[in-house]
Amino acid sequence: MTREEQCARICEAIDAMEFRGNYLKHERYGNGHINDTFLVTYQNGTKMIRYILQRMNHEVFKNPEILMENICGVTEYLRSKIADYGGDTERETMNVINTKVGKPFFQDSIGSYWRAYRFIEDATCYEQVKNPEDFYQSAVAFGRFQYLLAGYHTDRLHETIKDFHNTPARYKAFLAAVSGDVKGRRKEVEQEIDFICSHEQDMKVSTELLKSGELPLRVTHNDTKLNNIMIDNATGRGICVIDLDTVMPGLSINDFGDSIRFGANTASEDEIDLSKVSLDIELFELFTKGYLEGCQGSLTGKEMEMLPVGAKILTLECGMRFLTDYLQGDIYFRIHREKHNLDRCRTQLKLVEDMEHKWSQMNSIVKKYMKYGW
Ligand code: ADP
Ligand code: GN1
Ligand code: MG
Repeated sequence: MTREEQCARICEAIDAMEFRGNYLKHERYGNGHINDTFLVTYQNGTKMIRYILQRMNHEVFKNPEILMENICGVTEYLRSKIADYGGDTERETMNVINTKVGKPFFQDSIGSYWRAYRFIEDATCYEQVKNPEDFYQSAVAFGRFQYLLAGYHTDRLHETIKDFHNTPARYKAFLAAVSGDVKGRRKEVEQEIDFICSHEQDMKVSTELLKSGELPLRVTHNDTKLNNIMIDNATGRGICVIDLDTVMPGLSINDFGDSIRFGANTASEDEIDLSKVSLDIELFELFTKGYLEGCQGSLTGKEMEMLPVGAKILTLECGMRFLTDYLQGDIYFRIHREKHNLDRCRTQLKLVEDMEHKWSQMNSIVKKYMKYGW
């Protein structure tokens, strides 16, 4: 698609939405790996109103209609819970803006799907932990998200990506990518392949615990990166959980684990210098404390005990997904440089290794907070 054609599609989508006032401008926005996000500014009298407009990734989310059903259902439920405790329903959950014909998404003339949200003002989305307090606040917010949705039945949710955190299924897909080797990249990543294969036994731990009923199926977010939380600029509180595309039935330990792999890394997810990558054990502790506080007693003893396992498996799974994508020619995660997915994979594997060194510390920390009786 040419730039002009792209602009035409964006304008088509902007026109379709129930935005208020006069259009001023739009620009690309954020650092997500999946959707195309734009910030759209309108003027209504003397007031500026901003919106988030997103082209949903149709390759990744095969059925955007059911995805929006999930998001509308969950946000409506959250709004009623937030109203019950006297919170701000405009800022503490995502608010979908409908199209002019009252639908929660728009399909443009070439078939792409678009949706819009109210922009959450006076809040920041961080790519890396600068202030430990922000990470703690993100933990409380993700825990609270889990807690608030505890009464939302998992069977009301569609599976937007099949087997999203089914680690054994991810391992199978990885092995297929290794043997397919469609881009001839296998020879340069033998070491990473060996590392992943040597962890085959770890892959099935959480799915087995789910199967045996030792871990319950819950409504989970499934993509709990720090940059999927808005931190309020004035109060410093984790005000809103965003990026609800993968809210599905899942495991609480995966939500915990995904936050740890992203936010408790001493380096960024795509750091090239691996000597900078490690698990920050203090951040791990802070997150554990915040997450358990946010969950307000809704986790079982087994779930709490398994939190370190969630951290390790999610990190391993993510590393494996990045390598799968690298082997397949970078068709899933958006990349910004050559070997970007390989760099991302390496940080995750290095982090797994470091977690293994810090395993007893991680478990002692969790035990310490379990004793507080949440
Ligand atoms: P992706 O699935 O590609 O990660 P996200 O839904 O996370 O897309 O959006 C990308 C970025 O856009 C976020 O990291 C955040 O910075 C910003 N963003 C998304 N929704 C909102 C919102 N309602 N208000 C403010 N910023 C938002
Ligand atoms: C993607 O959409 P974003 O950037 O928040 C991915 C997550 C990965 C993450 C790795 C739908 O998250 O599963 O953990 O990248 N989301 C999807 O950074 O695949
Ligand atoms: Mg995101």
